[in-house]
Amino acid sequence: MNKPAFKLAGVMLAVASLAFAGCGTRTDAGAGGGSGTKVATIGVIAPLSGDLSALGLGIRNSVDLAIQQANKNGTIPGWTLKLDAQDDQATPDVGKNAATKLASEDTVVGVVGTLNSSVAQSVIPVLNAANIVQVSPANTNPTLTQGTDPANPTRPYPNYFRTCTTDSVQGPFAAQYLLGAGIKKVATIHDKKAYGQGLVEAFTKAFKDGGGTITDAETINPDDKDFSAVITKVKATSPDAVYYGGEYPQAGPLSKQAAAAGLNVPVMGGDGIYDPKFIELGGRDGDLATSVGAPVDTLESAKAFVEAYKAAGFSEPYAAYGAYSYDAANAIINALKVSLASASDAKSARQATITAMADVSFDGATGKVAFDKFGDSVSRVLTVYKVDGGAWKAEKTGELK
Ligand code: ABU
Repeated sequence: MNKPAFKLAGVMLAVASLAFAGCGTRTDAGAGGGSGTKVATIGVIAPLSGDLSALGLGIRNSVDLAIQQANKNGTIPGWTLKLDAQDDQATPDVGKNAATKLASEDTVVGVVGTLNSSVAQSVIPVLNAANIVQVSPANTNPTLTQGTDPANPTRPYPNYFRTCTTDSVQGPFAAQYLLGAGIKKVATIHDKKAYGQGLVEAFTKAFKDGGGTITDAETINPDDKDFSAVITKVKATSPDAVYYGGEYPQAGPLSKQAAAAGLNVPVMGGDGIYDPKFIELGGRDGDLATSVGAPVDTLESAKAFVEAYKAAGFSEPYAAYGAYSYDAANAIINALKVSLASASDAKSARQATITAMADVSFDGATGKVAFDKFGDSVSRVLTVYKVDGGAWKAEKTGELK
C-alpha cells in the first residue's frame, strides 16, 4: 500500500470506530469481545473475601468457566460474554452496593448470586428494579421465592430464580434422617440470620411432627467466637444431637467447644456448614450436614464440569456450590440465546432475559435445570454427609419423602 492510500485507510478505520462508539454498543475494542461482536456481561455477587470466601470463590470460578466455554463455542452468535465478579463480603449492605454498581453498567444482563439468603434480601430488589435476572446457586431460604406466608405462597420478585432446593425441603430432610437414626432429642441453635433461623424453624416443625423432642432452642450472634454460655444451657437438657442453623465459621468452633465442655453429641447443620473448613475449624467425626443435590464427584452429569474446572486451572476448589453456579450461569446463557438474538444492545434485552428464563430447561451438571412458577429449582435432591476420618463422606442421597 502506498503512503496516501495507507493514510486514507487509517482515516476510514478511525471514522468507522467512532461510528460504532456512537451506537452505544460496546464492541471488541477494550471490552474483551471477539472481532465485531457486542458485549453482554454476567455479574457475580458472592463473598470473594472473608470467612465464607471458600464458597464464594467456587461460585465465581464456576461462572467464569461457563462464560469461557460459551465464548469459545460461539454459543451466542454476534455476542461475547464477560464476567464482572463483585465481592459482597457476606454482608447485606455491601451486596446492595454491588448490585447497584452492576445495575448501572449497561452491558449487564444477568447476575449469579448471592451465597447468603440474608444478602439476597438486599440484592434482589435492586436487580429487580433494573430488570436484571438473578439466579442463585446457594440461597436456600424459602421466603425469597415464596414470600413470608407459607400458607399463601406468593412470588415476591419476578427476576429471581435459584438452582438449589430450599430449606423447606432441607430442614425436614435432616429431621427425617435423625429420627431414622434413632435420635429423638435435639437441641437447636441458630445465628439469627435469614438462612440459619429459617432452616432451624423448618427442621423443628418436621422433627416435632415426626415425634421428636426439642430439648432447648438457643441463638448466637453471627460474629460470636465463644459459645460457652449457650453450650452450658444446651448440655443441661441432655440432647442426643445439636442442630445448628448457620455457616461453618461458627459451626466448626461450636462443635469443638461443645466436645471440650463434655457435650459429646453430633452437631448437624445444613449446606452452610458443608465445607472442609468446618472440619479445619473444629468439626468432629460423627458431625453431620445436609447439602443440596447429589455428591458432584459421583454424578455422571457433572463429569464434564469437574474435568473442565480442573483443566481451567483455578486456584480454589469449586466447593459446595460450584456445579450449581455453573448451571446457574448456563441457565442465564440459555435465556440469552433467546433474548439477545434480535437485541441491538445488552441493556434492551434485560426484560426479555427474565421472560426467557421461565422456559429454560436443560440437562446441567447437577441434573435437570428448570424452574417452577416461583423461580425455584425443579430439583429437590439432597445429601446427608458425615465427618468420618477427618473428611466429609456422603451417607444418603435422595428426595424428601
Ligand atoms: N444455603 C446456605 C448458605 C447460604 C444461605 O444463606 O442460604
